[in-house]
Amino acid sequence: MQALIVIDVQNDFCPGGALAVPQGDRVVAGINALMDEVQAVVLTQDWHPAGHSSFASEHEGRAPFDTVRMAYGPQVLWPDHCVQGSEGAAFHPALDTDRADLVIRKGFRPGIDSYSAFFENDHATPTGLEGYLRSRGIERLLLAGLATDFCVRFSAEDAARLGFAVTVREALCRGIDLDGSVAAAREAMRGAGVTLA
Ligand code: VGL
Ligand code: ZN
Repeated sequence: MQALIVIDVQNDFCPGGALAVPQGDRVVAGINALMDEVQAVVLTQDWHPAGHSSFASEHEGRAPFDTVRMAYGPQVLWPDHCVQGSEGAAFHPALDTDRADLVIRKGFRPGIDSYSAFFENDHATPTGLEGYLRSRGIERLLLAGLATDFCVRFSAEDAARLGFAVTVREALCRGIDLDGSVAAAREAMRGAGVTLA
């Protein structure tokens, strides 16, 4: 059984959004089509409370895209984005959300960010997605969405480490690209045993 994991195809990551990924909206049609090729569809949704600790606005003297040290490790600071219940946190209107078996939300704890669909940024606190997939007998994962160098990357690496067979459909991903982070992400994913297709 193979599942498609659609990462964070939300308004704030698309052109016009608070943390817009260049061409983020271009992935939507292809992702909808891919839903026909798998046995399960999971959507992830970045879902932060107002005042989340990953927001630069919460850190005196810091600007978006600065990196700070948190108790759990380095953390990039972001513009306020994907605030729970906001229009920016909603899925792109053309994404076929009716096809989703599961929507998994992440980043809802005020003090910790969560890029990966599997673990928060402490790399230890689970989201529950692993148990869901395993109990459905799913062994192979196809990943697509936003952003290549953050949430797609860390989801793919964690999934591979957990023993899933992981393919990232690169043409259906777009990156933020801070200081070569897309190239670094490709290398890290390959190193973790992820197939880039
Ligand atoms: C993401 C930065 C902050 C992502 C989410 O979906 O890649 N990036 N929150
Ligand atoms: Zn976020």
